[in-house]
Amino acid sequence: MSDKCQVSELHAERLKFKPVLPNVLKKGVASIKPVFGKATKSIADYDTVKSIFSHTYGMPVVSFQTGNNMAITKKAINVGVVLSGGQAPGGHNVIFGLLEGLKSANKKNKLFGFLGGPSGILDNKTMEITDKVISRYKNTGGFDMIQSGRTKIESPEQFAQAKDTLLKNKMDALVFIGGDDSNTNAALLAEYLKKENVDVNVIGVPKTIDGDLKNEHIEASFGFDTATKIYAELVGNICRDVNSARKYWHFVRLMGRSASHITLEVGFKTQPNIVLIGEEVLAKKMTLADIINQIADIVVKRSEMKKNFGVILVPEGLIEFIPEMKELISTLNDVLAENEMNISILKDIEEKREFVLAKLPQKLSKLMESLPLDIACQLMLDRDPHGNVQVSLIETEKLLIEMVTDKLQELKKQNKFNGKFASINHFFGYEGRCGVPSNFDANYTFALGYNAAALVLNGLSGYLSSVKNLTAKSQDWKCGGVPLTMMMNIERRKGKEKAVIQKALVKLDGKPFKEFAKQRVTWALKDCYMFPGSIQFFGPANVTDITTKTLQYEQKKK
Ligand code: FBP
Repeated sequence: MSDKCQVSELHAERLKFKPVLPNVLKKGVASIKPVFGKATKSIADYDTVKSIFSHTYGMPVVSFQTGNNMAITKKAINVGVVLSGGQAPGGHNVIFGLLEGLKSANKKNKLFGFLGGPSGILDNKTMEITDKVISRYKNTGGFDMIQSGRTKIESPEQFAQAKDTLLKNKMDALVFIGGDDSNTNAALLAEYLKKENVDVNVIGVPKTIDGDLKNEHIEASFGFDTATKIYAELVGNICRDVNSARKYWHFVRLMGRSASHITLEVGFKTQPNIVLIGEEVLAKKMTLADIINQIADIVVKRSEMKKNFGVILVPEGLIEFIPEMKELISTLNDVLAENEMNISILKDIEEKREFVLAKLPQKLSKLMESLPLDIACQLMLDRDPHGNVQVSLIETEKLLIEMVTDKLQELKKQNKFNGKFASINHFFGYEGRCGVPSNFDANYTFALGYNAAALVLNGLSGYLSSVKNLTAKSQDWKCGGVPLTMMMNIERRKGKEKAVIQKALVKLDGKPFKEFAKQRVTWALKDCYMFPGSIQFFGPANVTDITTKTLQYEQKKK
């Protein structure tokens, strides 16, 4: 953003907003000391994870407490920061907090941003982040200050290149702001640098709108709060439209690559008629036909009440949770990885599909053939650099509409449905990732960055910045660090077994899902729509400062 560009009125106001730090950090990083807990273990596959991370496995959880720590102010240090993966509201404030935290210890500490994501480390593209640079990005959405990318640092040459860049730039530490895959990468880099005896520490910061990077020490990933508020505004508006016009069924697919946290949260905020949760589909081993029957059943019941309208939320990752589709996608992953060269030379998508169909076991080949051509082709699109199917490009909501329409026609012929069914499809994903951070995310990200500075200055490596107690006021949040290896297990990626941070899925025995299960029957037939409206930055605290229903239910005492 150039100095000369005008900014909007809200942007100008948000630049003035002062994030509220947790009390423990308020006096600066030299006034806190790390307190170490017991040695930790990975969540599963201990021996394999330990053998991959022999230098960083088993480190203790760290919490910060008030205490004199002047030793960290003596030497000026250089720190690099990189934004990795999808955008999430609040990324700029992590960098803002990081800079403030570093400067609180020594004014000569310097911060450099790697440009364009991890590829900036490989290509040695940096810029210094000064107070002047930050002054234009405080409390703003997006990652445009230094941009992001999905390059994975994985080959021995890339690790060596990364080491080279860090040494050339005389870096003492690198802060990786990313989701589960990016932080897995951060853990691998931390391990590699330790093994190579390179004195550069690596710290992660939990980012992702998907909300699936969490555990007892990471209560939420940043961006989830703002993104779900933005989607909830849009879905709430659709609910009101539906309730006014009374003639359409809206199928809304919401982002969230794997876990259905976003859909569940937006469901709580808007109370639509149907909310599909991928994790439940998997647990109940539901087929595509079961899902269609479930939707059709509610459409029929509502039509008998003269309600030929409704709203359905579909999590982006639903397709991967349907057991038959999961098997198809996982086998496709292997087939695509094994035949990369052969497939790449085929020009036509039809040819590619034929080639792949011939390689699949008969059962899966039949399933793939039964899918609409568009969907079958979308399933074959390139995986991302971490081996994930790009579910944001798969139009599951259209697939559901097509199949529900067929089912209702069948029911009509049997005189079991006499209503009307007109549908509209939506996908809300990219709309929510760069929104202006809510007060919660503005405070949370600033604290995460400041806390990351504390971890760096205390010489820690292979840790994720942890700020807890998030349903309390930000002054009362608790700060520390959690070892990245503690969140790992072994999973199959790109046809190989890899140590990765496990995604936190919606727990069916967790409080949020149980609460939803209690309420959904009422939402289906009665019209209990809620209209949350847009994010409020100014006004009463019970509107401006509340965080997600998911966190509120999770932290509810009873
Ligand atoms: P991160 O896990 O990197 O935060 O990204 C999450 C996400 O926004 C998903 O919800 C979505 O499926 C995906 O990114 C889209 O990726 P891309 O930005 O590469 O299209």
